[in-house]
Parts: sequence; C-alpha cells; structure tokens
Amino acid sequence: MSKSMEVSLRSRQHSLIRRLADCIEAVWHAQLELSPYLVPEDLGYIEGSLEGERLVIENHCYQAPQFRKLHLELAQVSNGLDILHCVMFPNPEYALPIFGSDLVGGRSGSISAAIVDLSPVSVDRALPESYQSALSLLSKIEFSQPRALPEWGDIFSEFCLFVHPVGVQEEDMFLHRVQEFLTLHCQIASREMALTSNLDITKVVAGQRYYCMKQQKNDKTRRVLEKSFGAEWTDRYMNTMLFDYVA
Ligand code: BLA
Repeated sequence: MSKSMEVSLRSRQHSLIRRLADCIEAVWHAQLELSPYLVPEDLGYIEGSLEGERLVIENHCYQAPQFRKLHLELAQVSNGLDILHCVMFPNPEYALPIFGSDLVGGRSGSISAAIVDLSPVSVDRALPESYQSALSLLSKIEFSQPRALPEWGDIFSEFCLFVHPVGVQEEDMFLHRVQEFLTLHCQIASREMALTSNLDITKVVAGQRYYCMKQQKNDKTRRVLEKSFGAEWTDRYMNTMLFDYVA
C-alpha cells in the first residue's frame, strides 16, 4: 500500500477506532513474539465499489507461537461507515479463548456498535478457570446504552461487552476495557502449555469452527462487503480472511 493511501485512511478515521488500533498493535508488539503472517497477495489492501459505494480495507496480520493468526482490519465505506475488526485465533494446540472486537462508526460521528469479548471454545462454552478468575476481578463498569446480542451471539462469554458508547468518557472506558482484556489474554497465553493429546486439539479445532460459523451468520458484515464486492467475493473473504478455521 502506498503511504498516501495509508494517510488518507487514517485521516478520516473515528478517533476511537484509531486509538483502539494503536492500542492493539502496541499490546501485541509488547507482549507477544510476533512474526509475519502471509496475507494472500490480493487481500492486504483492497478497494471495491460495485453499487457506487467505495469500500477500502486495510489488513494487518501477524502470528505468534500461541496464535495462528492475529488479525486487525480497518475498513472505510464512502457512505461514512468506519470499521475496526480484530480477532486473535489461537493455535489449535492452545486451549485458549478467542479474543474478538468490532467497532462500527457511522456518518453521525458516533460509534454505533462497540463489542469486545474473550469467547470460549470449549464444549461446555465456559472460559478456562484462569480467565474466569482474572476477569471477575476487573472493576464493574456501566454504560448508558448497552446493546443486545443478535441471535447468533451464543458464542460470546458472560464477560462480553457490547455497547453504543456515548461521549468521550464512555469511549475511553471502552478502550480501557479492551486494553485490560488484551493484556490479560496475552499474559495468560504466554504462560499456557501446548496441548499434547490429539483429542484435545481436535476439540479446540471444533470450538474455533463453531465460533467462525456463527460469526459468518452476521448479515450486517456480509451486506457491507457484498455492496462493494459482490456475493462470491464476500463468501471467499469471510471464509478465508475474517473467519477461517483449520479444516
Ligand atoms: C455489527 N458489523 C456490525 C454492523 C456492521 C458491521 C455494519 C452493524 C452496526 C450496528 O448495528 O450498529 C460490519 N464488521 C462489519 C464489517 C466488518 C466487520 C464490514 O468486522 C469487516 C470487514 N463482528 C466481528 C467480530 C465481532 C463482531 C470479531 O467481526 C465480535 C467479536 C460482532 N458486529 C458484531 C456484532 C454486531 C456487529 C455482535 C451486531 C449485530 C446485530 O446487532 O445484528
């Protein structure tokens, strides 16, 4: 991607999206042993405009010993939508939850949807004990406009935060909570031992597949992508870049 494109994407970004992207990159660099992740050549920087709505997508991907894919995506639509999408897919040899966050900003200048979670992948849909105890210790926070999860949202944990943040103070609170989730996740992940039993690894793979299949049911994501890239491309993108699982 050329420097000028990068600058233009950043200059129109909602400040919470830019701050969260910087925060995620900073925590990853500080806490994980990052190495490059090969993004298919045509999917690093993407522009599409089928029905007159131009969509620009910028993907930042890494891997680390405990994570098969660390994905941070920034997207902007010419109608004013501004999106941050982030998922940390654990390597299947680590029985770790999936960190995910999505921010969607609109023309009004506010963030309509801000979600962050550490989502369980175990059969009983419970987080590992280490996560439950650490997350329970975080201070309680209240937002004025919590949002209800969609029907496919049974993948999210009891600690999932899904809100329409109102004002700078709530935006700051959201950013702070993501930073807490991320830091805690990277710390626990760095100490985690790799699984040795094939059966246990198969269970992790199944849990990640379930997560991906549910996320692929998010019609709101699909619709935005289809408008600029068409159905076929969107299918491929959702299956290979956004929510891919180990076969
Ligand atoms: C909602 N996601 C949305 C919305 C849009 C997108 C337009 C509706 C906003 C609103 O209701 O206010 C669009 N999100 C995108 C696009 C991409 C994206 C185009 O990431 C990528 C190119 N979604 C995720 C992840 C989570 C997630 C990782 O990608 C959670 C960890 C959640 N997004 C999520 C949820 C909703 C949402 C729960 C609300 C869905 C609903 O209310 O029906």
